[in-house]
Amino acid sequence: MAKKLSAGIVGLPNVGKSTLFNALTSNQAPASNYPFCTIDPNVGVVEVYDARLEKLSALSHSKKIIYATMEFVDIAGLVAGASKGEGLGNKFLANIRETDAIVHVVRCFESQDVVHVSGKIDPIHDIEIINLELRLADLQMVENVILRLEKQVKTKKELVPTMEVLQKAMAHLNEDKPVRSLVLNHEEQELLKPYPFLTAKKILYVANVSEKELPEMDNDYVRKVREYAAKEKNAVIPICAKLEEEIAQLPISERKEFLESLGLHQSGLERLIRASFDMLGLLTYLTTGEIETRAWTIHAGSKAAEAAGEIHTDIQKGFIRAEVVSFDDMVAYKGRAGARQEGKVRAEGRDYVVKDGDVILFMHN
Ligand SMILES: Nc1nc2c(ncn2[C@@H]2O[C@H](COP(=O)(O)OP(=O)(O)O)[C@@H](O)[C@H]2O)c(=O)[nH]1
Ligand SMILES: [Mg+2]
Repeated sequence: MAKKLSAGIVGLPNVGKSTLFNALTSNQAPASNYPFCTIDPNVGVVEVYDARLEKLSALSHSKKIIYATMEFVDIAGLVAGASKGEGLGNKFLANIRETDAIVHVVRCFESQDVVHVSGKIDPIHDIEIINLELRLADLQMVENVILRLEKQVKTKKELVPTMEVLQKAMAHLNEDKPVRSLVLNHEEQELLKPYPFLTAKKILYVANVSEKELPEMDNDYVRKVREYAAKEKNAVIPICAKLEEEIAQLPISERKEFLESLGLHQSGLERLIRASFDMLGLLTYLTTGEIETRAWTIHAGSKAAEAAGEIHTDIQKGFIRAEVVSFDDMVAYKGRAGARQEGKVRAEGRDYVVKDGDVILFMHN
């Protein structure tokens, strides 16, 4: 079962969310399996480009390459008052609940042509409007849950620990803090897990800069966003959404040269997709052969048998061993056979913790 992980793109109106989303969903990796894959106007599947796959594919003479994928959702309509239903706010907040992480786009570009909802460019103020709405939505949810539990807890004492941790979360939110910064022990974390707090989701800020800021993509607005994000240890990716939109229109063969002419080495989208993937705590292991070279997505810390289950549950059930070569050894010894001769193929058991870039062949019944 392939995991379908998603990030919701949020931010105030007119900050560049849709521009970024459109660039993401029309930007295709060199061997795309998802041409124009937009499931729904606001949901798009993107490939997590990974240059390692091209190298492995060349070694194995694979017929195709299959990249890892991620889903992005363009969540429109978050405005001040959204948690009270302003501007269809509740509907949009519900859309965020269904995503695994949040990409928060912040306007860091000046433009006479693009109106700012509050009249001036102030990224921290903007961020706080959105984050306040997310906290208010969480407060409403937790208050409702607590109300319901209060009745049940009288007869079901086993619910007491859940009640206590929910109250902790509520107190934390009332101090204007997001649930992700609440310090909990393992047991408490497990108790809180079933409740889809918006402010518990990981968050990544995209600082949308003007074309004029290329290639450094740095200005006072971006620096303010960085300072703000650093306090909560969140990442910031500076991007020029407008430029990404232009790049996405170009044939793939022309993109590299275009980027380099601007003094850039990597597109913003590649950086964003990679960072979103990392934020979700994901890694990829690889399989390669004549039929295909493929990236498989697992959570960091997954064991070999679980990783095998990503391909097929039968491989997990009948797991015998995993034959593992690191990507670097595959390249250094020109494939599995060469690596084997040099003793670089390891036989690992079901409890082996898979590493990013492991090239694996599963043996199973
Ligand atoms: N100059 C400039 N304009 C941008 C940039 N990103 C978005 N815009 C413009 O800002 C307007 C609003 O963008 P849009 O993506 O629709 O914002 P959304 O409301 O957040 O989805 C559009 O006219 C975009 O062309 C950028 O990086 N530079
Ligand atoms: Mg939009």
